[in-house]
Amino acid sequence: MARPEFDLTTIYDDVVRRNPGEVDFAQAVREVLGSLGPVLNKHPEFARSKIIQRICEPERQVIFRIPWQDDTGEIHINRGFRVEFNSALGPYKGGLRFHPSVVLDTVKFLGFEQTFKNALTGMPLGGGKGGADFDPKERSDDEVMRFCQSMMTELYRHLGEYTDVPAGDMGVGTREIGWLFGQYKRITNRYESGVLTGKGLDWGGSLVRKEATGYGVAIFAEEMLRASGTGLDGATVVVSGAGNVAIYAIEKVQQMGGLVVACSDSGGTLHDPSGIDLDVVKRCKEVERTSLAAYAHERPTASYGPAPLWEVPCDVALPCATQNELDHVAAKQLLSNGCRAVAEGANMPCTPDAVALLLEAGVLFGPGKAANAGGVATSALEMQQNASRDSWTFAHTEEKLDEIMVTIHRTCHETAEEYGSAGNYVAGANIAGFTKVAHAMASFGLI
Ligand code: NDP
Ligand code: 2IT
Repeated sequence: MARPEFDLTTIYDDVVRRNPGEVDFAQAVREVLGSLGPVLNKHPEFARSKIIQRICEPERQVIFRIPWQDDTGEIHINRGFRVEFNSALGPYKGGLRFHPSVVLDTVKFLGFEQTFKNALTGMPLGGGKGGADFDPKERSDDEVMRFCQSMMTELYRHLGEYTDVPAGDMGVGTREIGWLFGQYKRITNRYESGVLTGKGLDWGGSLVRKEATGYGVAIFAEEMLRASGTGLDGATVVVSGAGNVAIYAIEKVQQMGGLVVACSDSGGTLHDPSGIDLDVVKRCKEVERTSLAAYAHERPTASYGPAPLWEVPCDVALPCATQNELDHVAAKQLLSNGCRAVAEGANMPCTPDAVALLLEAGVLFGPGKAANAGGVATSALEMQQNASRDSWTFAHTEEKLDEIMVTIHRTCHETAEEYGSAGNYVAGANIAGFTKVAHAMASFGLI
């Protein structure tokens, strides 16, 4: 019989027992552990030293009160989180999410994923994630600013360019990073550019960071397709979401010759068979912060409504909205429409049974921790520029992003092959990310 510390099922059961009710975290852990059998065969020392159990336990979890006042003077209390998951490879690094659904479970699953994603980038980054159960929708600029200031008044003590470096995620973009940075600067009396990424271009931000996650997703999809002899040129593509990741995934797909016929937001699906007009989407979402319904009002070729996005026929699907948005019903629909590739722009957007169906059917499947790593990789490039007090051109930064994504794809591809799962990018990403973190942890003794 296998010794318990070698038995991945026992390790998983223990994680579930010790983190009751945390279903997203359990799902993320299960997916990684599912790939690690061959790693333990090759590296029994990882089992003996309980590296997996240690990696599944965050180094530190901070939960705090965020009181703030709305424009009418009413007081609100939100809950803030920062989970500092793993610092074996560098300072904790990962975004902040503002969404009413955020609970500790959300932040833990995201921080766990982030640890391996960041390892895959090849940059010196640990893993962390944070956020708050704050809903920025329908809030005025002043209200969001006061919320950001109140959040940073507590969060600042845990941050630092060598300690923990947040960025954006859902509901947090350059505007919010500005208010967070302003408050950090005021409290600490330090112009510490490297403490946050996703900054504005006039105050320490990097060109290409805004575009990086979405561009990276398209580059990863293109690399998967190329490895099997095709490409995005001429492909019909469906992208979920209409936020930061989705918008720039659409932009890059269009640059590469793909036709994006549908995207979505939390209110419904936008279908435009003549091809999504990205300028209109950007105006709706980046400037007016309104529903995609406005797009359909001004474009007669388009429709907007409750029809499921994944029913729109496509060659390539890019889920770029949120976790568990693409389930087995959607996966079956994609398969029956002849979809050839899926790359995850969001974190964990495909449910485990959807992933199993897609892999079984031979669809090229790029897991989020590889396919959406371009954002955090470019955050690391922003940190490099801040550290050297330099700022690079768009072309230079984009070239670096391109190189990083191509390398991540190659690493996942080769690692999957080496460990007997050729063509399975899930196995490749999990094994390559995990072994890098595990080797570093092993070098540090019992940490
Ligand atoms: P944004 O807040 O900019 O955009 C999210 C988009 O998804 C919005 O258009 C939102 O709709 C839509 N959305 C939210 N929930 C649903 C839903 N249930 N069904 C359909 N659409 C929905 O977030 P980001 O683009 O930054 O993040 C998207 C995903 O990508 C997240 O999983 C995030 O963790 C991940 N990610 C983000 C990175 C980054 O650099 N920003 C990096 C790597 C991953 P509405 O417009 O109506 O609010
Ligand atoms: O999920 C992610 O990788 C992000 N939200 C970006 C993190 C970052 O630090 O740039």
